Amino acid sequence: MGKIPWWKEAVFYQVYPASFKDTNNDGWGDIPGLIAKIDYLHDLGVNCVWLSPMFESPQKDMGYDISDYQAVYSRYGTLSDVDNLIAACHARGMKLILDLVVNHTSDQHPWFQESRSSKTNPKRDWYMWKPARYDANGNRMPPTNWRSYFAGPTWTWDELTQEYYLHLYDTSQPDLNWENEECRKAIYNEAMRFWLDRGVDGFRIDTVNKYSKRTDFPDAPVTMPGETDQPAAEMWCNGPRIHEFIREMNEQVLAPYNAVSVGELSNTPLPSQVLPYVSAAARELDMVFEFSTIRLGTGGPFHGKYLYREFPLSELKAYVATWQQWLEGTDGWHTVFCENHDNGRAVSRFGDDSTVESWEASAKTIALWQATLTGTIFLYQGQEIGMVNMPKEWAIEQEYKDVESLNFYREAKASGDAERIRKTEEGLRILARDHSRIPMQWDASPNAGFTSAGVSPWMRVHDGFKDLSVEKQEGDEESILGFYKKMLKLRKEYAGLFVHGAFRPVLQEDETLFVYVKDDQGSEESGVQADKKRKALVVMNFSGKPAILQEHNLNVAATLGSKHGGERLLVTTLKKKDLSMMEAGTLKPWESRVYLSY
Ligand code: ISL
Ligand code: CA
Repeated sequence: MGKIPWWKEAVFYQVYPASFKDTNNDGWGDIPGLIAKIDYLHDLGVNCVWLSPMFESPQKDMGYDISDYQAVYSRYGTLSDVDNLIAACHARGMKLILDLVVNHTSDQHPWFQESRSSKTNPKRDWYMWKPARYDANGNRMPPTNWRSYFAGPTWTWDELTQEYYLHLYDTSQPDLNWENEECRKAIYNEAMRFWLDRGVDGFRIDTVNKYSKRTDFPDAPVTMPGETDQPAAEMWCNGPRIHEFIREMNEQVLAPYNAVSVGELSNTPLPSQVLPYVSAAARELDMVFEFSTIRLGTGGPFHGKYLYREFPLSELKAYVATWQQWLEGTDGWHTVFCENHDNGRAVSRFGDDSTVESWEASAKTIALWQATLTGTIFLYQGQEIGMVNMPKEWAIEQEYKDVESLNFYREAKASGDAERIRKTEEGLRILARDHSRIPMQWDASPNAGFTSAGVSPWMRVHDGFKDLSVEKQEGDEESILGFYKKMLKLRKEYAGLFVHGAFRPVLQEDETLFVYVKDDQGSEESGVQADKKRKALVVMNFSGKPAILQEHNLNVAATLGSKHGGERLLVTTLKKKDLSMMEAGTLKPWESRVYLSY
């Protein structure tokens, strides 16, 4: 058995640079700010930083619209700041990965500027251009009826050359044409090798399953009658040549540099579709983000994305069980995460942020939940202090900045349908991407220590920052931050159980308790042999009411099936002052525990 790769037991942490830490008082976070906080991350137990796009960009989609792959957006810093960041990470034994956004570029990228300049330009074919269609009355129509992710059609008319170009996202994000080999080579060189040569350790790969589109460009079936643009993800997700493209990227770039890769895999709900991306034998990606859990509560893709739908706990548990068990007997690997820059905060969605007590307890339960799941764990900035969604009273048009939120809101308003407007507002207040993008709350000073007093941050600071900040929690073992540190340590210490363990769900239909058993699978990395007798029982109360285990038919000893007949409490979310009142058979609201068998 060879040593397993470093990234399986590593803790990854996503930094959204605009909102992490501003050092030059322009209201935007920057790379020097991240460097200043590297020791904080190291102390938390982070092994690898994933930095969201910091490349040159007109910022129509917060840097996911890149106009120069080899330059740093000036508000974020310079190339030498990135070099310093790489050095700062490596000096502490940490790694750094960047975001690779190569499904599309910005329309300001020189490649697109050339491509759009004439039909005979050598880079014309680097993007996807198509002639118009005309209806019976001679009106010009896009080549297909596809709806884009950010509302409106996937096609924009370009006057100069009288053709449409394809964009799955904003009109300012034209899709690259991966069918063109020269274009692929340019991506590998300019967007990838350039950074790997500077020392970055790999990439989080944006929209990794969308590079191969159906090139016969059929209309999508009409599933939303009355709408001009129709959901059409099957036209571009997991397309005919996708695995060929990713294998090529791996063979030509990732593998030679021994670079770690984690692909973003939306619209791919079946394990059988996911396996080819992450099976070690397939030599494509090391891991992917699969979306079932993080999309819970969203009404559906496209037009319905921001229509909030309440979901029972059993639905969450079913997804977790599926994605914890699907790799058994395969050579694939998986990720564990519940937050990123595209979703509302976990404690506001899966926990309960309505009172101080429920906020604190449910944030810790989320920490315990994540830290005991199998796969590589990813945290998002602020998750470790239990950051919450923006206040419900904030005006959407003033405080929300995301192109997707604002387009959906505008679209709802244009419909004139009062119920749809109301539902969209309600949905955005829970699900909008903006919630995770407000400034990191460092301390109680004005602007939460994100930037100096008197500066206007690019997004408003949460009103509650004085009670919810790193400073307030640092040094307090019983805080959410303290608990994350503790859980991340336990996760490493018991890697055979938590990182690698076999997952067995218990009481799947119960709507209050979230329970599972982990069987020790050992850890080659730590050189620990699997202790077949050792098991962990994770019991979490996902409710604001006390839960009497017996009433839920849960017997800890019997469920663990301890070989030597015993179990011990490894960890609980309770504070010391409550421990004496701890009842073995009752969980307090949002309390959770892990028992180990012996
Ligand atoms: O529903 C979706 C978007 O609303 C997703 O399926 C989407 O395709 C996916 O989340 C892609 O996200 C990534 O690429 C986008 C960017 O805006 C996101 O921030 C990024 O994470 C376009 O580059
Ligand atoms: Ca700045």
